[in-house]
Amino acid sequence: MPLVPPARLLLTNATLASFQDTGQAYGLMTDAAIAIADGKIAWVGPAAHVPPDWKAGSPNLRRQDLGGRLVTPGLIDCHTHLVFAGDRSTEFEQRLQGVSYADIAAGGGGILATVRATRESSEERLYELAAERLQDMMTEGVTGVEIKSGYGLDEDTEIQMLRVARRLGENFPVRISTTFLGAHALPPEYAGDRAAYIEWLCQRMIPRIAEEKLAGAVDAYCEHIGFSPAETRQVFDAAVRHDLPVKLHADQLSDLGGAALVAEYCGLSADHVEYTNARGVKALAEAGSVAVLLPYAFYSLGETRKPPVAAFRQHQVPMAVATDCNPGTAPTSSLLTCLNMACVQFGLTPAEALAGATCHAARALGWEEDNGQVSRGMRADLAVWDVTHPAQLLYWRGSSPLHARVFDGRWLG
Ligand code: DI6
Ligand code: FE
Repeated sequence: MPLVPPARLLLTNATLASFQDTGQAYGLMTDAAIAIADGKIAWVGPAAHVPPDWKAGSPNLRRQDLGGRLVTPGLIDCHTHLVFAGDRSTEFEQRLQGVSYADIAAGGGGILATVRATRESSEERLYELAAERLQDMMTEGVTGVEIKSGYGLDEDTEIQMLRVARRLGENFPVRISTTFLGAHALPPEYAGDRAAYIEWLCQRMIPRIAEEKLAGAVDAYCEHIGFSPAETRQVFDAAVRHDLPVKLHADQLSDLGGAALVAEYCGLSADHVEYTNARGVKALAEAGSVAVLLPYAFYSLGETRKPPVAAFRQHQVPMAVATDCNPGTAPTSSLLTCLNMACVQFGLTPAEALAGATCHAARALGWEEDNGQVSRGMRADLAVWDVTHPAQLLYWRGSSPLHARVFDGRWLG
């Protein structure tokens, strides 16, 4: 059989925001070229210095003149609940009439309403619904998505959710990271016996999920309406026993010390973090964990307590920004909208917000070695935009400025 040399792609005439740590905001470089081979970035630099074997006429080389367009790493949405059935627009109406999120949850609505709808759905239907949301995300330059379980809360449905997430990654040009969120809410079968539910998560579900490699991390909803710090510890201890990294829905509605707790386990990330205290910020810094900001949930619940952004900056805690895409508190698939909100509501600079959906989001998923930056050796997952400056991505909302995506080195126009 003749050996077919691997296809190569050279992007020229690019305005590059590499998100490399160059000291320049965005790692900006004009008139840049990016050389891609075997799905990876082989060379990045000024167009005038393209190595000779990448010149026009070289074999197996596709050249793409970008006409000065902006190139960024493909966006990464590092916190989503993409797989679910049903909608909760009636709760939206209730909340607008003054009923609180906690009261809705206490009345059997909230997360448990989505659990009922998800259990009643089929695996095929869950796949179709999630695929639509994923396609929406891809139109905004997303090339990586984290997806949590947590709307099944029984063995079959939790496994189904994770299988659906894995299949999306096999069938769409997007990298998927899966997370087991069995500790999302207490299912009705266990009402009155919280300890038994935690026991089942730790003794049955986490071992099975680790064994079948269905999830790459374990999360919990640590809140007064969710699980306590002590219960969260039990779940985390089980995750550690099975070599699964942890992350946490931490300090969203109250200060339960969630950020410090997840940092103790050297977790990937503490997510929400509106109520995170000074001790929590320092603990995240020491552990190297990422603070994931979720401004859509903050906005949607009409919250007023903002995350301690100045303290995160001061202690150099990396900040990521994600959609939290879910049917209750963050009914959105628009990561760009969330980046805009992170600037307007939380005071991030556009450079910080975009780092939050590229290099820092990659770190929140443990992908920092080969994703989230445009630099040599990284996977060639890129977004090419019809703008010439990164701030334009966040400034105007309404239509997607995406021109094309590159996934795993393939040009997807
Ligand atoms: N993420 C979650 O998992 C919960 N809140 C959040 O920000 C609950 C989502 C829901 O109401 O379904
Ligand atoms: Fe969430």
